[in-house]
Amino acid sequence: MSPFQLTRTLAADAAGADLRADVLHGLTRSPKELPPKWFYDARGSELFEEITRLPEYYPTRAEREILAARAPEIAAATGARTLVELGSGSSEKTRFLIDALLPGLDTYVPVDVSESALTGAAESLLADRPGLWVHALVADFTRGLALPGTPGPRLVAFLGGTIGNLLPTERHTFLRSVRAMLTPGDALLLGTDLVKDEATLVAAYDDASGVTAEFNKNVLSVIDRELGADADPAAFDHVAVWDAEREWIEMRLRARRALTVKIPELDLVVPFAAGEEMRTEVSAKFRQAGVRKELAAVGLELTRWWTDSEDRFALSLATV
Ligand code: AVJ
Repeated sequence: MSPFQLTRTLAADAAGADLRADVLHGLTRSPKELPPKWFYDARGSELFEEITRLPEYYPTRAEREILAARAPEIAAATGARTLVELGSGSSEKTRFLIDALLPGLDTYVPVDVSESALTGAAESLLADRPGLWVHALVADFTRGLALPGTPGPRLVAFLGGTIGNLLPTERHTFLRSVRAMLTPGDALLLGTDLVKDEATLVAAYDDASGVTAEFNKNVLSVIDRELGADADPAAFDHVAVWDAEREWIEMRLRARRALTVKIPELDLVVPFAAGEEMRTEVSAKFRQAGVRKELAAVGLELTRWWTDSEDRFALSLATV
């Protein structure tokens, strides 16, 4: 039997219907907004990979440092035989975890909306790990998951600080659905970026070389291509601001002049005033007390907390 299996729980056209609904809702409300998940077409994913290598963008390196140092402790604390990773992407940092969990690890379950990312990651993982099973799920992890019946204990990993891209109520709903995947003896490994000085945070989302600006404007190219729209990325400026009350970074696109965006597929013409700003992402930053509280609200207990050497990023281990 092949050590690789792929299950698609996402209809091939689900993304199209979701995009239309999100754009219709987001561009007809005030203030305008678009959800960050639409950044990640092939070009957007490439730009994100480029972001992770920028000198200003510390979260990826900080999380990798923690995983490299703590994977053996995580493995010992969980004894996981199934590792589920939500939003696995290239699975690059996960190798530390997989290798620390082997040989007890039975199956790695990467979950992502991108089938190409899943097959590519599985191929390189399996090449040099005999005995490991990979059961990939093409799924939108914000929508509740049916996991394969693999042996426990189960460790569910949600890395990269991506939980920060959800709004507080969305986070609660998401954590509740993660809690529902766990039974006693299972655990959640959660990556969160931490609150720090404003200059460091803003630089990470407004880098000098302009890669993040291009990443932000890429959402307009996605809408142009998928919905036949005529939004000109050059007509918008990239904006990154720190909201000190809500402790999150907001990325926005600001119209450089008064303009309209025609979206034929939605029968919609969207006016922008000069200087009007549309929110395209929130990236919340956390403190230990807040993480503990949000986990407790869904019946999870924070049992371990690891940070990198500069206290920029945290990995939390939580149990039922
Ligand atoms: C790693 C997906 C959570 O919020 O930092 C990077 C995405 N946005 N630069 C983050 C992102 C702008 C990112 N996530």
